[in-house]
Amino acid sequence: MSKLPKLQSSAPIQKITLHPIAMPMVEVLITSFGSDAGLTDALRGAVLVELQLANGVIGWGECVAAWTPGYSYETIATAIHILNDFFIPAILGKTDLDGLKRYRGHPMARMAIEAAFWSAVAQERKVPLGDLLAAQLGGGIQRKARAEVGVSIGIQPTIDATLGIIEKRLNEGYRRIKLKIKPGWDVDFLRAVRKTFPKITLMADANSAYTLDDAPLLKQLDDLDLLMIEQPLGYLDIYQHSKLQPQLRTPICLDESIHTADDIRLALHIGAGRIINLKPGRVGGLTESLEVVKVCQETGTPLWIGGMLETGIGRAANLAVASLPAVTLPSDLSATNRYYDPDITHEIFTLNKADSTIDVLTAPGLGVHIHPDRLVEAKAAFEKAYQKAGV
Ligand code: OSB
Ligand code: MG
Repeated sequence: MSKLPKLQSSAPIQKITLHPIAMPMVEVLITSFGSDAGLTDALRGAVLVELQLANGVIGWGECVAAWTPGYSYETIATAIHILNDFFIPAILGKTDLDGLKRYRGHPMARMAIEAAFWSAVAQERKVPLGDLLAAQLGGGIQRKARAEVGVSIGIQPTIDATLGIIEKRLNEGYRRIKLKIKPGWDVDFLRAVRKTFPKITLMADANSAYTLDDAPLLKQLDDLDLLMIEQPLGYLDIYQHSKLQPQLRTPICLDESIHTADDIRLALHIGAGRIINLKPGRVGGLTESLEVVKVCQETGTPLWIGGMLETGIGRAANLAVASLPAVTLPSDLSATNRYYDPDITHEIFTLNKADSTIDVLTAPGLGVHIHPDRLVEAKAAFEKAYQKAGV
């Protein structure tokens, strides 16, 4: 497939404003690496990026880094530093993002800028972001009208509590259930779930909690007909996963380890996994996301979009990516009421119960709009939480 065209705005980037926010979550998601909840009273921190072009068009993006370097090395504080001191000065006055190329790393900060720029360009062109992504991919690819979605369930105090939540999510209409696992909360737990729900589409996410020595334990999951096991081994590892996958029938899905499209080429080449989780914030933006989409399309690798507990701003961008036809498995893009109530955007995402999908946005640009009063509140909450967290 051909090279992706460069995205350019018709007017230069005039102004970029950062809005650090903290949002109360409906429920905390506990993973094998914990959660930030103790630190911040179940407040999800994020940095929203407001990018204005000289023609007045505005785009928004969200940086999904968390308070602590748990899932990735980036934090809200490093993102604010990198954005203010390097990324923003590198692109002000420009009509493209080439200025970012001289800097390395900080993918979540990078994605926040890319999302804001791409949504501004989509707005200028009067097309929804999903259409712009499809157009950049080329080859006459059309976006889907709905994205298939599932729900992610954190580690609970008891198996019974988990069974209750699964039941509730199934009743809400989610048809793919993802369960977080960790050592001691794995085989017996998943067996109990499978026994209670013999037919549901089930998967497990270990967030890097195991080593290759755990292969015999992980093999026991093969009897449970899981759709996949997500990131069982090291958060930077591809090699060890290539030693594990041949021992399992269950497909391995790589999340944390994948930072570029070339990481996927390597992983597929050495047999480290069979499914890819794409988080635009983890791979450093929408351009790299399209490269990931291209590799998966070319190699027929099943792909889905991961979530980072985004507000409506980040969720809208993820949904646009999830609307590309190469995204063939249900994404971690649940309805708004599973994360925030209320969200920071006017628009809310609802689940289509009949087919476990969410409608892709069709308004020009990002397709969602900030609620100004809630932005003020969320910025005030950030200032309070930030002092308390001492980060
Ligand atoms: O591993 O997918 C993950 C949230 C924070 C950090 C890592 C992960 C997650 C999720 C969230 O699973 C899923 C969602 O946003 O619905
Ligand atoms: Mg994951």
